[in-house]
Amino acid sequence: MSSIRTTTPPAPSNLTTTAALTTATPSFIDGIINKIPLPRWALIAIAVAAGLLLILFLICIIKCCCCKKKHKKKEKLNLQSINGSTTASLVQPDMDDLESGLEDEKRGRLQYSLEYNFRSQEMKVGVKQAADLKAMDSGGTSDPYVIVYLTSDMKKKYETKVYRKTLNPVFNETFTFQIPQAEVSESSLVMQIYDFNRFAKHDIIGEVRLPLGDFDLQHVIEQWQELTAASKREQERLGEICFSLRYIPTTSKLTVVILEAKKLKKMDSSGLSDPFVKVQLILNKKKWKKKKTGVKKSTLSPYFNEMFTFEVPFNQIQNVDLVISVWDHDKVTKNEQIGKVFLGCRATGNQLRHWSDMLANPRRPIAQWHCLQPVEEVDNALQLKSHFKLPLPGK
Ligand SMILES: [Ca+2]
Ligand SMILES: [Ca+2]
Repeated sequence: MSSIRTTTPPAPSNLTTTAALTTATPSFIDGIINKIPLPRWALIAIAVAAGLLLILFLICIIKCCCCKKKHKKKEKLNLQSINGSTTASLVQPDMDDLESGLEDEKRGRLQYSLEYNFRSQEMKVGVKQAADLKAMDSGGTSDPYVIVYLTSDMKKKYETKVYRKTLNPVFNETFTFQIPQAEVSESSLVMQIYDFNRFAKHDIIGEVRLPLGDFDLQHVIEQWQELTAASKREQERLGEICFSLRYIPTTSKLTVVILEAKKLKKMDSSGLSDPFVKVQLILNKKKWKKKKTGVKKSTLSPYFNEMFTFEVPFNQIQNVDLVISVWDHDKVTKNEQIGKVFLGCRATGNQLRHWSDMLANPRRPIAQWHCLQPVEEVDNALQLKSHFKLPLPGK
C-alpha cells in the first residue's frame, strides 16, 4: 500500500514533499486518511486544489510587491524630470522659488498678471489672489492686503482692499503704472502682502519681487509665485555719479573734479530734479572744508565738469574722509539730499578702491563712477551726528 501512496499523481512541489514525508511515517498518515470519510481520489483533488490556491496566493503577493517598487521608481523619475526642467528654464521663477521656498518658511503664494502697453507706455498689474498664506493672527488666520509698486518710482504705491480673516483672499484688482519703455528693464515690480491689524503694526507676510527685465512683455503674463521673505530695506535707486580724484603729496593738493551724474532720483513733481553736488572734507569725524557745484536745472543726468582743489597735508590724508553728496535744489522749499558716497581709508568696496587707486597713483587723475547711497546710511557710517569735540592735529 505504501508504495502506491508514494507514487500518488504528480502535483505541485509542496505536495510531493508531503508525499515524501508519508514514506517516513506511513502508518500515521494512513491512520488519518482512513479516518476521513471521503474516497481517496476526493482527498487528492482537495490537496491539489489547496496547493494551486496557495501558489496563486504567493504569485499575487509577489506581483503586488513588484508593482509597488515600480511605482516608486516611476515617482522618482518624475521628480527628477521636474527638477531638471526647473534648473533648465530660467523664465520659470515660480518653480525656482517653490524649491527655495521649501527650505524657507512657508508664506503662501500669489497669482498676478502683467501686461505692458508699448503704445501708451503703461504697465497693468493684476493682483489676482493669494493662497495658503501664513497665519499671522492668534486665531490662525490673517487679514491680508497687497501693496504694489515699481522700484523705479517708489512714490507711487497702490494698495488692495483688506480681506478679513482669510488665508486665501481673492483680490482681483488691477493697477496701472506709467513707465517709459526704456526704464522697464531696469525696474522691478514689488507686491508685498501685509496682515492688517487694527491696534498694532501691520505685519508683512511676504513679497513677490519681479525684475521686469526678465519678462517678455510682448505677451500678457499670468502666473502663481511663492512669496519670499521681504527684503529688509528697499534699495531705492538714487542715481550714479562720476568724479575724478588726484592727490599730489609734495604740494598737499587734493583735486576733485565732479564730472557728471546719471539716473538721478526724481525729486520734483515734474518728474525731474535740479541737481548740484557738494564736496566736503571731514577730518577726524569733524566737518572741515566744503565746496559745491552750480545747479543744473530740470535734469536727471547733469553734466558738471567742475574742479575743486583742497589742501590736505600728507600726514593728514589718512584721517580725511571725502564726502560727495548730490542735492536737489528747490526755490520754495528746502534743498533735499538725493544721495551720497564717502571715500577715504574708512570707506569700503568701490569707494575704498577709488581712494587707494588715487593714493597709489600720485599726480594722476583717476575717474570712476559710484552708485549714490542713502543719506542716513552714509551719515551713520561717518558718525557725523556725534558732537564730540575732537582735538584737531596741526592747525
Ligand atoms: Ca491681523
Ligand atoms: Ca527741485
